[in-house]
Amino acid sequence: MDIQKIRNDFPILSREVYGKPLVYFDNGATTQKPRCVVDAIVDEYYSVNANVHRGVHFLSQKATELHEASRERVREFINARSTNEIVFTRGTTESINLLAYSFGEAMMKPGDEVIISTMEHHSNIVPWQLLAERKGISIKIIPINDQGELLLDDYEKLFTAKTKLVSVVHVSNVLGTVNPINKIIAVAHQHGVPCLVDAAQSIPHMKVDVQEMDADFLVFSAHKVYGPTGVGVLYGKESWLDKLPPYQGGGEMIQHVSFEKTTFNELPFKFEAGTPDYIGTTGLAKALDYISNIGMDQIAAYEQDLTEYGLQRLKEIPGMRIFGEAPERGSVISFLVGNIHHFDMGTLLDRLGIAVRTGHHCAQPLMQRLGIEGTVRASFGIYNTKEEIDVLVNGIQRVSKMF
Ligand code: 7TS
Repeated sequence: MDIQKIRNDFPILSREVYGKPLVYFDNGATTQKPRCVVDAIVDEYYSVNANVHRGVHFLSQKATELHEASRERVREFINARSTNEIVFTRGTTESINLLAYSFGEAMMKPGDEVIISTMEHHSNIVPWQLLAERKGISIKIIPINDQGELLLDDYEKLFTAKTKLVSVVHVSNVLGTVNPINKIIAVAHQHGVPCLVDAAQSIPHMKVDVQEMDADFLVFSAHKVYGPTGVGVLYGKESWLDKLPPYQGGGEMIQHVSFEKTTFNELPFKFEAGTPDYIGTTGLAKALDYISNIGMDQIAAYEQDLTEYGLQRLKEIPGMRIFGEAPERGSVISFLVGNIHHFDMGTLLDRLGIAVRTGHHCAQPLMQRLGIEGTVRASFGIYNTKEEIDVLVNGIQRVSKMF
């Protein structure tokens, strides 16, 4: 990988913060955008813009073609069987809410159970709690060990005749743990239960193949994979999506409306009420082209090397505590140094031009399990370098001396 060439594709990386070169280590929250993604968005607004799926006129047809080509691009990227299985949403959060609502309505009754894990992001906890309130279902939790790995024996014991769905994160946004998702899905299927995969933190970093995994549902956000904000994906096996009711009502999602009876559109439009972010989907497709051209295996290997270097260098710092020591891990490192509050560390690193995330990372139940309030988190992307990690390590050492 030619990192300098990649860095040149991201204009923001050449800016300074407080007079220091920007070191952007908050890729878990959102990634920066390459010029080709922003250009594709601007070009579409300037030369194609029109609402999709409803016009006979030239521009509307062109916009519809681009939007549907983006759906095909996503299908190919995750290796879904059909574009009917690709629903565009606003992001991971909306995708999970959609599923919790629709699946909950159609497939669950009071007393039924959903299995999630200790290391879920709030967006894979709260929608199930809302469903629990609405429908009287209960939520069971897969525990973790001190390395930050799911306890699979305990997982198997959680299944009962009332288990209706498993919903787990592929890669933890705090611990970096890459969960053994194929095994998790296989166990669910042995019990006749479908599985939803939260791929928000895996899609940008590794090859994700929904057929190879045999995922029933999989969700992710465009903005974490070098695409624009406001767009996400819900993948669902057609056999499942066919059985589920719409989430929102409105334009696009209907076949025929009368005041007496309304019939719904076919897949995937049944789940896409209202004008979609058709410009954003173009941006997402461009982002997927961009990383595919680099190569997902190359990206995974590069980031793996970067993360190993990061772990090794960070461990040289006295008082360093790393949270998440699973052997299979992605490019996220959460840590605390001595008694320094994560917020103080983050604020002082910021003054050195280093952007890290601090706090509970929308995973408060995991923080409770770890017995802490929050961490500092450095999360890497395709444009980060070992030199930047050295800047971080020097920065942490400087901050540590102040306390
Ligand atoms: N699931 C995981 C695993 C995540 O990391 C996030 C966002 C979401 C779901 C929600 O995605 P959204 O695009 O719908 O907001 N994670 C983070 C993070 O780690 N820091 O900021 C956002």
